Amino acid sequence: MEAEEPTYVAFFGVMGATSAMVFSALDAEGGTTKTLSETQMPTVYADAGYKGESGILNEGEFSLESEVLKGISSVKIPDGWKVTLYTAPGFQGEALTLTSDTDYVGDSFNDRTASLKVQRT
Ligand SMILES: [Ca+2]
Repeated sequence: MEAEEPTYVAFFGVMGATSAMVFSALDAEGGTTKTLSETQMPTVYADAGYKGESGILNEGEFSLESEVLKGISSVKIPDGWKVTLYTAPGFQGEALTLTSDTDYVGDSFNDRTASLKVQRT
């Protein structure tokens, strides 16, 4: 694990690895190939307006207690997905549930995300 490295590269690298693992599990469990393109999955961005470093999120819970995770400023969410941001680790603190593209998460959540959940609706 390289999660302790306090950089954007490490943070989004961890999420990429998680996505790959989940994809493999889905294929093995379902017995069929389920391939989702990147545009069909939620994506978080470091800057408002879907700019800056980005990371694609698969279904799951992300509780990385890193300063870097707090940098999220915008989120793209395809139909059928829901992303909930929390201001404290472990899905604590204030919560913000997003179900559609959000070019700015708002002053109260900008750069404050400490954990998040990704769910299918
Ligand atoms: Ca930011």
